[in-house]
Amino acid sequence: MTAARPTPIGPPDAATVPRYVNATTFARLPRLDQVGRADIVVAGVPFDSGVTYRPGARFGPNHVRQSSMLLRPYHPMLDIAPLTDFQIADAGDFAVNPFSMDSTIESITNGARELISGGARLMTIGGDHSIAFPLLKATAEQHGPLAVVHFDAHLDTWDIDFGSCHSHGTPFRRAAEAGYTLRENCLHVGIRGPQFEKEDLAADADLGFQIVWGEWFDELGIKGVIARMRERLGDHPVYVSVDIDVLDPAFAPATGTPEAGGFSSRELLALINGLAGLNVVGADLVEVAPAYDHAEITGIAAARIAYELISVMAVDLHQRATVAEFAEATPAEVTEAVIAEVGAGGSSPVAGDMPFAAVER
Ligand SMILES: [Mn+2]
Repeated sequence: MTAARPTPIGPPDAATVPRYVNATTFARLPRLDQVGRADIVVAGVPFDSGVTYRPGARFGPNHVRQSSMLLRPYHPMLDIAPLTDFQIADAGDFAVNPFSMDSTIESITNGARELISGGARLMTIGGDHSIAFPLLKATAEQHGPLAVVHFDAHLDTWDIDFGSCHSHGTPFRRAAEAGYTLRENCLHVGIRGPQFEKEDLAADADLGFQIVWGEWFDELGIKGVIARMRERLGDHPVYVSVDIDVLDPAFAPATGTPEAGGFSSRELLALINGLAGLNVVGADLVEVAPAYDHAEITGIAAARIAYELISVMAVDLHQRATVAEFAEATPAEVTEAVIAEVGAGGSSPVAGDMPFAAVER
């Protein structure tokens, strides 16, 4: 499997080519048309016609790219160099129509299908959260129904907003109704604050979601939340959706529907690291609205979150490419083996407990 792979083309050497020159791609990676194929593809969706409060996430993809210039190839906590061990490329942005939700859903679905049809994993940068529905659709077509971990301040399983069944508050209800998700294997992490009504929680549970409330975080701790995620997601193909508003507005002021009392960047990064070893087949990062940003606070957090999601995908790719017994294994078999090694509920984000630990604590 490794013998035939061409040497990946990574970012240019930052000691030779300054980080701030030339047209911007995510992490200064090559464009997809420069390398032809990729193991992991980064794509933007500049669409925010599904928002209900502050607009502006249509400018998210390029803001996150601009804030990603300082990302470096090697990840010490996971002992992997995602940007150079694998071919990762920036495919640019999907076609969108700011006047049409329906045609945009169709073009995102088609664009994602094309990018992942050869087996590449897709890391999407939004855009508002409505884009998760077509992304889940294309990913489920490729991998079958998905386990989903959804980091967000809000449920996003509501039914109708302003008469429309598609908005940034509805993607996970629509995806569950369409059968793109596994009803025993989905959860929200970081939901907090006032809700519309108690009944929304019962409807959410009926759609197959558990909730790890933001208000529970101090009690559960990082290890406790990771254990719950790994137990719920199991050995299924996993889709990770990150709404930047899961962070506290202190760490991510530039978003459409900010809520007090969220995670710090450090906490969220540790939680995402805790997904290493799972079969993460796709991910999105949404709701960065740069007009509200200051000193790139939100952009820098967002770029790093995308990097962590890519790193977790790379851990799974690494396992598959380098461990002979996994070369012919199905994704579920690989994940099962990794879980058997590190424990479905026993992983911690500290390096000593990670499957690819490089750094002793
Ligand atoms: Mn959301």
